[in-house]
Amino acid sequence: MSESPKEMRESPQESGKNPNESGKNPNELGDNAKELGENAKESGEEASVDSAITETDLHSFSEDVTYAGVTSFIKRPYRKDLEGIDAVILGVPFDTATTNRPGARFGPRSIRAASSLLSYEEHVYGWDFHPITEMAIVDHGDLPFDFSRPAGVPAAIEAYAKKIINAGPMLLALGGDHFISYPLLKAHAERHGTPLSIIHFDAHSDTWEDKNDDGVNHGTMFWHAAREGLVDPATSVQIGLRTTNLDTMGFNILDAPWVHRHGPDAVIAETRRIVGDKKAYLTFDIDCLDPSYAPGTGTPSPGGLTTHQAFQILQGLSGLNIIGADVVEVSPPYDVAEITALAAAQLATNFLCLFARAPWRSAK
Ligand SMILES: [Mn+2]
Repeated sequence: MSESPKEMRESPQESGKNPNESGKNPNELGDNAKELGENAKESGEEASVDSAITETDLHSFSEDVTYAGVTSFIKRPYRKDLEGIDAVILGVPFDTATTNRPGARFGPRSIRAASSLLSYEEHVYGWDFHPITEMAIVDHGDLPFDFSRPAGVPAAIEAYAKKIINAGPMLLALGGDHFISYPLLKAHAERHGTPLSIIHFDAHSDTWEDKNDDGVNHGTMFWHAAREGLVDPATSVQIGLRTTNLDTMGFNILDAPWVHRHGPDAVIAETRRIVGDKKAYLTFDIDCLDPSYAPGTGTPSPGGLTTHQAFQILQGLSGLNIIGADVVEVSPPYDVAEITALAAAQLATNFLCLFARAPWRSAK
């Protein structure tokens, strides 16, 4: 590269001020991090590896080498301060609601590591922009909870998510098993009102009946959510299912054979018709993808979507009122060559594009 990419980019306009201009410490590391960054620049070092802790401009693209350094999501700055932030990446390393193979607690770390490969791209492939230029996006790190008190974890997830989204930013959660979507939905319902719509990519309906009101099971979240009125099945869509659950609870289902028969354009048209301008939460279980595209997951099911189909569908949903999103069930111990983690990272980057194009943001 002969010119500095930073100099070629326009400064961010309306997407929120840079919190560093407010004179506040961006976080507890604030001054130290800034000093580290300035020292590195003054010393004339060419290589950069730790922009996640040294970068102070939230709209700047990382110039780190991809294979080294602190692995924040697409090398966004790590920051706890929520002021002036448009979107937050949050890891939720919880996997004890898993019914089959565990390991999704390692998902956030693996997705972050794989995402460094995408950190230098100035347009998300398939889109004509990058959300970094339009939104102040930070990696908030992982959600804390007490693993020794499993019954308290759902409330801990809900409370922490509320703290973030009630302060303004949109939330993109990296699971963790799929159970996390339930407390995350509760938090979004408080912020945006009920019922919400969901756009749910999965091999499984996750609407199996829970014998307990307080069961912590990654196959029953949307049974609870529908019964409680958090989501409206009639304005929600489930994409890619390929396991049998005769009780649909009224959800619109575009199962995997339907997707393969009709193609992504038909999925886009149906989803846009069903969801319309409703506020919609996007939840993507990585097992929606075929195991050949996402082997690293707990309950794989053959016959699923390709990564290409998933990207094409997501790009066709631009302009829907997406309010938040998660990608879940990435289980690195079962992954091969980071295939699954990289797919999740690229899906999540597409979610950020959908965030940037959600009409409710400019109307608020
Ligand atoms: Mn699933």
